[in-house]
Amino acid sequence: MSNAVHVLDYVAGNVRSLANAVEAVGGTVKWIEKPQDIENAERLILPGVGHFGHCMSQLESAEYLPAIRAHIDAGKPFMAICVGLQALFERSSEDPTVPGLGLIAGELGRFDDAQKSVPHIGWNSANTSGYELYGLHPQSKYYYVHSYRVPYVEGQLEAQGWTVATGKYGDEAFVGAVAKKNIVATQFHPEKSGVAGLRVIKAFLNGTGQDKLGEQLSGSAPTGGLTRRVIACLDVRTNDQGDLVVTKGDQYDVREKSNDRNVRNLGKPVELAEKYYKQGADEVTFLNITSFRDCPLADVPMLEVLRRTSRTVFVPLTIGGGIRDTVDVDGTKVSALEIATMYFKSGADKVSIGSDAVLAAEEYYAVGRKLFGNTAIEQISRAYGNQAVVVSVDPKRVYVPKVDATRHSTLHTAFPGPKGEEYCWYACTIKGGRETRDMDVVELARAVEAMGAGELLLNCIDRDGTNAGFDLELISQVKSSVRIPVIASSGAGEPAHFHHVFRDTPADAALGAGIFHRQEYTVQQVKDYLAAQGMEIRRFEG
Ligand code: 1PR
Repeated sequence: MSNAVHVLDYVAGNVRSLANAVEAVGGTVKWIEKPQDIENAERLILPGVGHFGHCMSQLESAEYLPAIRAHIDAGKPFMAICVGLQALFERSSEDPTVPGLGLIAGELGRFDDAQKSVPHIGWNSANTSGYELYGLHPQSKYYYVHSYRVPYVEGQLEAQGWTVATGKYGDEAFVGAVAKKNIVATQFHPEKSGVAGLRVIKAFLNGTGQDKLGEQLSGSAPTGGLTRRVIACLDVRTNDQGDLVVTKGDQYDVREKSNDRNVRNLGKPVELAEKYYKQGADEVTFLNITSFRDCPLADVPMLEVLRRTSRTVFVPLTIGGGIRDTVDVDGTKVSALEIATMYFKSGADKVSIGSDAVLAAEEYYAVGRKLFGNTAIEQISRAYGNQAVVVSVDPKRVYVPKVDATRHSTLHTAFPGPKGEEYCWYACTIKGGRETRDMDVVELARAVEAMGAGELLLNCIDRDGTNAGFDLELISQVKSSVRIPVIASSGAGEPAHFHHVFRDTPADAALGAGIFHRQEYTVQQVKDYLAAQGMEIRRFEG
């Protein structure tokens, strides 16, 4: 058998990372462009992102379904990922009228969001209850991102001959992976699950997963559910010498305090991303903070940064900055969706939208909370799924003397203002904090959730670069107004700050920048601290 792996490229999404992961374990990727190509495939991977119905109808209309069935029936190795796994079941409540392949009896429903954030985003277990399944390890964590799941009912799939790995989210047990004979399917993304995920792809490539399938494992007991996510953030811009550097501001001012006022240079983007990955960062976020003015979009340096990073960093990559409808240097109009597409094709898993989200939210309220499907958030989430769209918020605290002194959502603060004001609200800003708008964070959060954003990256200009800890009041206020996950950002100065934000607020993830760039602490030290406080974290597997 050759080392070729055929990958079906039929829906929008980040298939580059999958190709990079296959290559990292010694495989060669061949793309399936038409159903006949499947006949020549020795091993086939069916990825999938976005909506169940969209994936199924794409497969159906391009006439892939009979060829996929024939490949499986011939006993040839077959792997399905995320919505690819979902496609093997009978149906999903996401699109109840669209049938799945029906190779596995069972159906998908949405996670219950009464007590927890949905989508389920982050690192969770794939516990095989002591059985071999393509190199899955009971103590490893795998990267999941999905809103629909197959509920796990003990014995049901096993009775059909499947070996099953499960995850637990809140009080819901769900199917994390299944395998039988030549088929393996994972709800998590092995290509985004670090070394633990690469092991699964390697077992598929080498055929060793199939050999031992269902044998009893010896070894350590499984660990619990979703971990606390620690994210490393890299603000990137060109400095006055024209070099692309990672920088970091104090309350968004990225220039040195010395007379020359140079842009603070803290290192090179690709090198730092790799360093944080190896320290155990659960995700890496790049924010292009100057949007590289006067550069043709197809050549923006961040595309190359993403291409290079995604070859060696196997955790989710987010890119933000400049994602809006724009005009290229030659006068061509380019939509936000087209810009996002360039980023996804270069290895990004999520895009983060800042200024444009505030303007879109203003429009949403101006027209009486109606949606027309034309905002960047709606267009990108429709094409790539909600999980691919993060909204980055840059709020500033505004003090008021009384709870009802403004129409905005206020909170009673433990840190009164300069005139002893006991209440405050948070005003949204655009253009990197340069312009403040008459919109509060709660309004923004609700509007972008309605538009289809999958996650909020909640910065805080007052805390940015201060090392004073996260603004817990802000985070609790926003978190209580939406169901989507919230990433706490700005102010991390020591590992205890990460502990406080997870202990005292329901934040889903916490992000640090300066603390890591200035080498005050490593990501691993932050995680060791969280673990010592009894919090579940993921460790880097070398
Ligand atoms: O408006 O869609 O073009 O996006 C621009 C993006 O660039 C936004 O996400 C905005 O937050 C970001 N941005 C713009 N200007 C700056 C700046 O610093 N001058 N960076 C900037 C924002 C904020 C954080 C930072 C945390 C943690 N960086 O992401 O990493 O505050 O820092 P800390 O841990 O050191 O305290 P658009």
